[in-house]
Amino acid sequence: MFESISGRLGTALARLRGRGRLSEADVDEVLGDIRTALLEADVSTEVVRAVVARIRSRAIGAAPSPALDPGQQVVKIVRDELVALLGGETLAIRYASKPPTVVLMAGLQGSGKTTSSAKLAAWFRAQGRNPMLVGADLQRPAAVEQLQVLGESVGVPVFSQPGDPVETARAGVERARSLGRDVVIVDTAGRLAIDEELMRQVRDISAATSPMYTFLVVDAMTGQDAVQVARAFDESLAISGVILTKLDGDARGGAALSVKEVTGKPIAFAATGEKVDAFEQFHPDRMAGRILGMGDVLTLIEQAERTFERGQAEEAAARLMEGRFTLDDFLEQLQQLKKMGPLSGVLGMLPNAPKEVKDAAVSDAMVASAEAIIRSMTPAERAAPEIIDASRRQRIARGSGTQVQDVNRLVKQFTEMRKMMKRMGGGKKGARGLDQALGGWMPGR
Ligand SMILES: Nc1nc2c(ncn2[C@@H]2O[C@H](COP(=O)(O)OP(=O)(O)OP(=O)(O)O)[C@@H](O)[C@H]2O)c(=O)[nH]1
Ligand SMILES: [Mg+2]
Repeated sequence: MFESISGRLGTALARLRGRGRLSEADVDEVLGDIRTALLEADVSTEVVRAVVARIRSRAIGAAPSPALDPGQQVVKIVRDELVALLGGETLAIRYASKPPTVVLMAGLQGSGKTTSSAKLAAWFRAQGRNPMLVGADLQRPAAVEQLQVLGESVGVPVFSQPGDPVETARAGVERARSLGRDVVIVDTAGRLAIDEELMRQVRDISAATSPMYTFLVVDAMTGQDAVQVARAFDESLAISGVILTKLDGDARGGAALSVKEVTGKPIAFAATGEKVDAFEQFHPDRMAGRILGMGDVLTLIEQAERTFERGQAEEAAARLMEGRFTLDDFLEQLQQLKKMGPLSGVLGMLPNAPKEVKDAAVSDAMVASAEAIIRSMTPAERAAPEIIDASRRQRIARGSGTQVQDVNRLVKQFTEMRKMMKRMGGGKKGARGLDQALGGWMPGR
């Protein structure tokens, strides 16, 4: 699932990597690829149109970021829009103030209602709850037995009785209440297609049990049909969310990417296998990351954004362009880098970083010693390193617990860097130039 869309999006966005200013044509080219990727993933055309338009207007209207290059900025926008498309936030499950919390399961035949009921019961148990399962599918002779077997395997009791499904559901909730069970999951009968009979039965069960959550179970393999089913159910039953099953199959992801946009209802849980533990809450942000297949680049972008405070970076950039960059600025940049976490982690996330950059245990130690050296300098020395003569070097080395050669090397690297930055600083590269200069400096030991 998601492999093909993830491959395509990844390739499209990778082309932007490291680019300077992006033209409208660059953005449109990438948007063309994104459109194709989404359509191939079986996302409906209306959804594709909407999301591509949103990405375009944000990418073209975006103010330059001090922390991200334009390519990264587009990746971030695409990521944000994918997260929104997938529902934004993880659905937070709440509990009825007067237990039990009733959860009603609905859906077409074979979508995975019964299996998901048991998985959900296990999930509630893992949350420290005391769930009970109610078998209200009296249509299929073996349905209750199937639920009993599943219930046993997850260690959750199952209630059912012959007769009327609505009565059974009501009695099940009553039983749970009397036993002090705080969550009741009601499994219902499926139908081959949506028909009035099915809808009426589920509505009656809903009226009889006042569920806190009504989850529609849909099979991801059915693609856009799943989305249409969700829309139809929601119109008649007011669902609280969707449980998307069979994500382990070769579904292309269209259902997952369209449910929220089309129905306005979130995907609450995702099932990824027949086993009872193949079930988890649906996290739009993680899923978007998986779809983009860019792993930790996204984490890196987030960290960079959080860390590089706009003002600081801009100020440094301005000084840099005027050639007023000092060791204090340098120190500040080092501290910003440090805030991003251990450098080995940060650098390891760069997809194209050479091995020696990734192998950054050295760099961590080096940043620490650079920091110590700069801190041992007087303000005058930091502003004008030219004044650092032999005796000053000795004092600084002593003060920072390093060797005179270390001080020499740092001053030399800083001077070189300042020269280089002055050359680059003519343009409007600002913080980006600074970033590159630092990136070039760091592994250089
Ligand atoms: N691979 C895979 N199979 C699943 C998943 N969820 C359910 N199944 C399988 O799908 C089939 C149907 O699941 P059920 O839970 O019986 O579906 P149902 O909606 O209760 O079906 P009816 O009660 O007949 O309407 C079973 O063989 C399950 O093992 C999943 O996430 N992945
Ligand atoms: Mg069933």
